[in-house]
This record gives sequence, C-alpha cells and structure tokens, in this order.
Amino acid sequence: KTYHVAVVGATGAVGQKMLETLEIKNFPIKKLKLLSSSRSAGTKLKYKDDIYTVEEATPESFEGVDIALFSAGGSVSKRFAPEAVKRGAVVIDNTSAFRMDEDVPLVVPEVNEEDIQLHKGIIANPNCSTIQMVAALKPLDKKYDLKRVIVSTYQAVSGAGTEAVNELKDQAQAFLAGEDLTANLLPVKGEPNHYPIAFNALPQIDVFQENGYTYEEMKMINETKKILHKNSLNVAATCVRLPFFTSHAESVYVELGKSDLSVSVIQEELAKANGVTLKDDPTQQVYPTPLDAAGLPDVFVGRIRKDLDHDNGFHLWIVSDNLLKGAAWNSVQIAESLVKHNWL
Ligand code: 11C
Repeated sequence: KTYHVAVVGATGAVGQKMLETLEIKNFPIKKLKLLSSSRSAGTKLKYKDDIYTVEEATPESFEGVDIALFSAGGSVSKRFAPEAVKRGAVVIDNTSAFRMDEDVPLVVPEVNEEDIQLHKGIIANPNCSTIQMVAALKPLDKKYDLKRVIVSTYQAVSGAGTEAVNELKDQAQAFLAGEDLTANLLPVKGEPNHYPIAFNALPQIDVFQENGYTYEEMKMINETKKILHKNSLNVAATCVRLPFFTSHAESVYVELGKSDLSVSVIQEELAKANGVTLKDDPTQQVYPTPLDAAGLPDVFVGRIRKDLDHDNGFHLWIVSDNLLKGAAWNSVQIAESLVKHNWL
C-alpha cells in the first residue's frame, strides 16, 4: 500500500530533513505534496528523481492527503492541522501546538509507540531535547524505576532555525575579522534583547515563564512526564544555547528506585536499547560529541558515572542530531508505525 503524504514547512531546516528521511527510509509514497507559507511558495525542491514546486498551504491543500507532516511553526499547525484532520489526514505535528493536549499522543516510538493508536487525528512529535533524553532514560525507567532527573542542555543553533544558523556564521566571521558583532535574533526572535551567540553561551532558549524557567525548560519537564506516563517524576532543566550548528548535548543526572547498581549494569541496559548507541570508554577517551552525532539517527550516550554521594544517582552525557531523531527522523518513524500497525 502507498500513501498520499504532505510536508508542511518543506523549505525549513526540519522540513528538508523530513524529505531526506522519507527518501532514505523509502517511505511508501503514492503522491507527495510540499506546502509552506506564501513566503516560500514557488520554491523548487528535489525528492528522489523529481522536482516539486512548493505550494502555499490552504485548507483545500489537504484534500486526499493520508499523512501530513507539519513543521512550519505552531501558528501554522494550529490553523491547518484541524483542516487536514477534517479532510481525513492524520497529522504528525513537530511543533509545540498540541503536545500537551490530552487527546494528542506525544510519541517517541522506542518509548511509547503504543500511544499512537489513541490518536484522534493528530500525533505530536516532542521537542528535540526531550526526545533524545527520554529515548535514553526509558530503558532505565523500565528496569530501575526513574525517580528524578536534573538536566542541563548544550543546544545547537539549528534548533532555532536556519536564520539562527546564519546569525552564528555571520558573527563568527565578524569576530575573527576583528569587527563588532551584531545580534538580531538569538536568544529569541521577537524578544527585546539579543546577545551574540558566537564564542558565547546563552542560558535562554525560548521565552521565560512566570516561574522563572524558560518555555524550552518547561517543555522538557512536562513532555518527559507525559511520554513516560509518570507525573510523579521529579524533573528540573536548564537549557543553554551554544555556538555549534547541529546536535544537542545534555548532561543528565538521574536518581533510580534501586540502590547499589554499578555503571556496567546501566551501560548494559543502554547498549541493548533500541535507537541508542553506547559510546562510553573513558580509558580510550571514547564519548559522543555533537559533531560525531550530526547526520546520524541514533541517540548516543557516554560518560556514565555513579554519583559520589547518592547511591541511586548516575550522571550521563546524551547527544543526538536535533534535526533527525530530535525532529524529522522521529516524525517519519511515527508515520512508519502508523502504516505498519494500520493505525491510520
Ligand atoms: C531549540 N528545542 O533548540 C528547540 C527547537 O518545540 O519543537 C524545537 C522547538 C520545539 O530551540
């Protein structure tokens, strides 16, 4: 069986990776429709051997579509996802528009694939920094009952889109040429203050909430509990933007429901987990870095250490390509599950 697939936001950083992933996975496509805002309509994009012209999304664009992958920002999803569902499509949405809605499954297939079947037309793809963390923590939760998570992130600029990638390039060139740096975008487009990202670290990703945490931090906290079906889990997050292009890295401290565990049993669980690659050998200086992970679909874990004061505590270093497993790859995996299990 083959499917009519639409990609909304096809010209964006994630949209492009969605097309690449559909092609790599040879997704059974009968008809492909590439959609965007009016600004990018008319752009020509290649898929396999064909050139497609990107069309402006309208409610009617979704007539006959079976699966619609959305990654064009929350407001586009809010406007068009219900229109797509009304016309019979199943939407896989990569924005935060519907993630916390009760009726919308929030899915990382290695973690909670079975939630997909509860969908009422929309399935949400979690935030990139959440996806890689829960993919690595789920095997530990299953076996040893996760109690607490404290995460600090080291996030790539591509998480903030192509404009942020260009801002880093421009600032890096200016800095090396001895010129003044201009910052117009980061940490958050539309906020009053902007700070240079080149040769810097910005402890703000997305807007501040009333409780002093940023929206990115609250996404990690709330989405982790929802995906793991664990409201009792203690989660705290600090999210930081760093000047590299691809892959998010995370320093994660966990407390488990079992004491007296060794590093090797944690390594063993992670080594056999789906979608996770263990890269952990301090004797050989082996650990994952953002550059190594870029372009690969796996979640990489290293630097696993036992906490020195808490017998049930461990520290992990988790790295994954934010545009692949963090976005496009996970979305296409959800589409594959829908098709494989006949959950459309
Ligand atoms: C970032 N994690 O790195 C964000 C991007 O909710 O899907 C993803 C935003 C989202 O800036």
